[in-house]
Amino acid sequence: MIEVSLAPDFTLLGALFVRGDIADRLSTARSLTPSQFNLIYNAFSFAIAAMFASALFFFNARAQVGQKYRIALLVSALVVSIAGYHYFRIFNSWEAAYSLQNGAYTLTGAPFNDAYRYVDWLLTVPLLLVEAVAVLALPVKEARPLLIKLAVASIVMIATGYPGEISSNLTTRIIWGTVSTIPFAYILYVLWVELSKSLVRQPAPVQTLVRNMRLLLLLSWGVYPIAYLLPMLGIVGTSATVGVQLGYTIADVLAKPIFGLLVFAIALTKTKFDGENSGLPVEVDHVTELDVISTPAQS
Ligand code: RET
Repeated sequence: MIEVSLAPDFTLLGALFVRGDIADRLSTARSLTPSQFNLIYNAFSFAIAAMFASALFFFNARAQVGQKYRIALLVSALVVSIAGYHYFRIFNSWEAAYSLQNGAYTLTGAPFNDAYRYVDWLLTVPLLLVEAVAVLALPVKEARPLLIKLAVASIVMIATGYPGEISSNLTTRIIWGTVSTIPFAYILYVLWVELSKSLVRQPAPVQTLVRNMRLLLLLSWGVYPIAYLLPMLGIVGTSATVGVQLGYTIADVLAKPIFGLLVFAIALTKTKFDGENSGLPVEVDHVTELDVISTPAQS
């Protein structure tokens, strides 16, 4: 019987960009040791838990911050939900790509689908940029052009990285990787400059948090091109597959849930300061026990 798959074939999309067979590329990782397979299996499983748990947290945490920062928390929740879904698909694809035979995990023939990761980035990276800009609560006329520039650059970065990622050919990987690094450097430069500029407008405790956010951005975003580079650094075969997947997963946990927590901390601190400066009570949804006791009875 002929099996017809209704799932979109993203690998075909990639083949439009590069010459060479997908099976060729995977031939570099024909069999994994059980510890290599399990390391990635557990990393993906951890990422699923981290993404979904933080989605719940960010969604509920909206009530604790002032009105103008809620959008940042909502976007954080969206980013990690999208990532949680994609990690679930990545995890299943990993399981389907290998099977245990005579003590080694060998390829089943079902290709491990890298496209889930790239589609995830295509959606989450622009949203992460919205999150970073939203928490600074810049005036709309400054925020909008900044976001458009960054979002366009992020799409170019990801779209040009993908053909290199799925290629079996090192030269192809280097060329597309270099092209993708141009918008990457531009995004980091613009974000660094904008975050630094915004420092003067922030109260002291927020300044420390924004400095940390700048550092976390550099640190987490920096891991992606390093992981991508591994196959060119003499790390070959199964170790390259394991290294790239582990690198991307660590970077994703840093760039989404951990970054989201920092955004939450900034929103919380700014909410407190906004309240203190305006002399008005901070606008939050939750009512503490103390508030209830001290509120005079309404007739
Ligand atoms: C690629 C290709 C090689 C060159 C560079 C890359 C950068 C990728 C980055 C991805 C960031 C993803 C984030 C996801 C979070 O949701 C595409 C690997 C520079 C920076 C932040």
